[in-house]
Amino acid sequence: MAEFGRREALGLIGAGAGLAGTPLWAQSLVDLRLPGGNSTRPTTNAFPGKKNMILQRSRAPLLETPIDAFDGQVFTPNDRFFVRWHYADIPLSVDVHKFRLAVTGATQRDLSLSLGDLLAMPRVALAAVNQCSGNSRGEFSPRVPGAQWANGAMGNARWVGVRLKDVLDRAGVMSGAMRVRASGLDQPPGDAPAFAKSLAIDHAMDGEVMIAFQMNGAQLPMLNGFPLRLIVPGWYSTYWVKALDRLEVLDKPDAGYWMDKAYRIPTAPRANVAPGAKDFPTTPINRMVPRAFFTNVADGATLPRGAPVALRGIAMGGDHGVRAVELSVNGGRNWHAATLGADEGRYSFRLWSMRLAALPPGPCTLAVRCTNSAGETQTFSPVWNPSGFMRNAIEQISVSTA
Ligand SMILES: Nc1nc2c(c(=O)[nH]1)N[C@H]1C(S)=C(S)[C@@H](COP(=O)(O)O)O[C@H]1N2
Ligand SMILES: [Mo]
Repeated sequence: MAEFGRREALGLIGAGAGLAGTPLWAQSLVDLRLPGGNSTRPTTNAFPGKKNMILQRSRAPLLETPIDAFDGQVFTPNDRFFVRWHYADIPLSVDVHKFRLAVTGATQRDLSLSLGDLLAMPRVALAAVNQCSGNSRGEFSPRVPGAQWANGAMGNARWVGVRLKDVLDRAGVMSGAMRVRASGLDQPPGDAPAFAKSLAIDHAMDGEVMIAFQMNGAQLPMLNGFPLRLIVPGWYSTYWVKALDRLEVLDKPDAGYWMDKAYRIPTAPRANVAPGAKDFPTTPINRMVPRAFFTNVADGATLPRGAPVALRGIAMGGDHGVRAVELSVNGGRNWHAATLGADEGRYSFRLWSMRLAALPPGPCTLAVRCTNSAGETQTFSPVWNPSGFMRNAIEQISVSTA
């Protein structure tokens, strides 16, 4: 099993000690400039395989990627990739020889697949953005409960693995199958429901949903789901179950907490309801929507007066490719097309860049928006829902010249 080194498994046992204790040696402080205030966070190097991450919470870990880590590279390095777990009891080491992926439920035969079994199957590769449903929740106004993420609860990687379809075909899905539910090695406290997410059977069998064992050419970092995770391209990462060890084919709807109660959005357009609204119809969160970000200039920056300015960033189309990225320096009255970087596929980040001859004198607000290949775009109007999901308002940064 050459792809899973003994060294990593051992190294991670050592790493466990660091995780459990999580000494909070702050390297420095960052101000996320969240509208609700209280937005200073330490950065941390205390988590194995991660460096210079924004510490949102230590147990269960919530580590945010600083926005400048996205600058100039379409793939987010594994050691800067954000981390999010719901429950504190997360896997700290995995015996790669004993590990099995169980496939049970409405199947012709139950499976118990070793990593060797999976590595012997045909492989697929795909670039895809992993974005938390609550990415940018800290920008919600009025503020909502939950992790106050700025924009760094997302990352883009090249994933290699096997098709979920191929694994399900091997088990033989029964004709009445409705959903495929996935869960991992992390354990809930007490009687809390295990973290489990499900996809409609046609989605699970679409040939794109993947069981990944490689991320950017390396095995998955422990904190990102070693040894296996689900990749659901174009969908929010709540479905991207980490440390995946169980697939269950359901012949009835999924009544589990994590589908039926949690991670639900208003059915209204853009998941947007009036602040404070409570009684509205909901549906499980699903596909992602277009977004664009500045990565080389931060809100509040001072730029040279009367001189050319190079602006750069990243964009994502959601579940479609990026068709265009445009910039405005006058609050959206005029838009200018940015130059797009290499196309790594519809589910990937895309780099954008633009050179301005000079900024207008005085304070200035820069805005950037993405339009995807389905024609879906971003607007200035904010999104609000009580869970803080699916922000995709146009990002704006205020700069001045001097
Ligand atoms: N097993 C397991 N998988 C999980 C979760 C979890 O708590 N347990 N959280 C999900 C959520 S909500 C997010 S945002 C992503 C985070 O992926 P990352 O930590 O690799 O960035 O993992 C998803 N997969
Ligand atoms: Mo998430």
